[in-house]
Amino acid sequence: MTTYANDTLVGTDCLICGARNLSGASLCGQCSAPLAIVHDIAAQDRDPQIVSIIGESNVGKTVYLGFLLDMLTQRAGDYEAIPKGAYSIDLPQTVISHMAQRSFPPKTPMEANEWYWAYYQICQRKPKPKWIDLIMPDMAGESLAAEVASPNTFKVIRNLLRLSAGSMLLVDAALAANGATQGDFFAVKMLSYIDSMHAAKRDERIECPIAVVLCKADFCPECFDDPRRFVRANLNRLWNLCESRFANVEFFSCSVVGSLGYATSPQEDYVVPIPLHTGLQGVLEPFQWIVDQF
Ligand SMILES: Nc1nc2c(ncn2[C@@H]2O[C@H](COP(=O)(O)OP(=O)(O)O)[C@@H](O)[C@H]2O)c(=O)[nH]1
Ligand SMILES: [Mg+2]
Ligand SMILES: [Zn+2]
Repeated sequence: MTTYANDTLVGTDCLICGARNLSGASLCGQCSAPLAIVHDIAAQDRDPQIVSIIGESNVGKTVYLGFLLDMLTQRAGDYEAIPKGAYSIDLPQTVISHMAQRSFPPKTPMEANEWYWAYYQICQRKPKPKWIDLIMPDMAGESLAAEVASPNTFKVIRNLLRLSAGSMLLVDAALAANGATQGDFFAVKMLSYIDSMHAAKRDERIECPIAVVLCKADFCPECFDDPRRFVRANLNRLWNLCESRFANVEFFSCSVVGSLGYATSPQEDYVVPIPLHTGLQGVLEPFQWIVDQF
């Protein structure tokens, strides 16, 4: 068990990178993780676990995590969730309020000091009550790509992935269904990065649970029927790597919109999708599976 030093006279040790920060600082000077988390942890009797939401830019990480956190606080699926600190509510609030106004939330900035972080105490009531504390940061896809392309350049990402107890790997199902290979390649890069970081022996597979989530499944409803088959057929590189290197992988499909419209304005020459109404499908299932693995 790790202990997190939190001495207001000497300063605060960052949970993610371990750097010592001056007391009173709100973000870690080294990696920009919020130091409020450290103070909030000190008040708890359990060490938190990190669940990382990973995937290319624009796959739907921010929207997914925002809805997931909101569902948990609304006690979906018999969970009880207590957000620790106001910063934990900013992400669901941003996502829900944008969607209520029929727009998607803005793109996550590359700079780690602008990311949303969520720290929740979650109780799974069935089969018997089990409490876990989770930290879930909303990382930017470009930053993940930058770290994967040249490891050790984005320290906060490296540390987060190294410390993660489980990951949700989001992949754009709509693009994959249309035959695009980019999502497949990105997912493979992401997992091979995790593989090399664990540095397990070649004949041992990595135990860390990975939920592969097919996002935007509203565009290709067939992936709800059989996400495994969809991945095998449309994301075959990813499928193969999962089989050879990861012992604990499961596949899911998810969508957050019931129907979409498209709009443009006379001054602009691009079209934006307008979520006409929210329709959540498959948001809780990958989370449930990850939590069951702990
Ligand atoms: N059709 C559809 N589009 C979605 C869904 N989730 C996200 N999107 C689209 O994907 C875009 C990027 O989502 P975002 O969560 O910001 O992606 P991120 O870059 O991975 O954080 C949104 O602006 C929407 O246009 C979904 O469930 N269905
Ligand atoms: Mg985002
Ligand atoms: Zn730090």
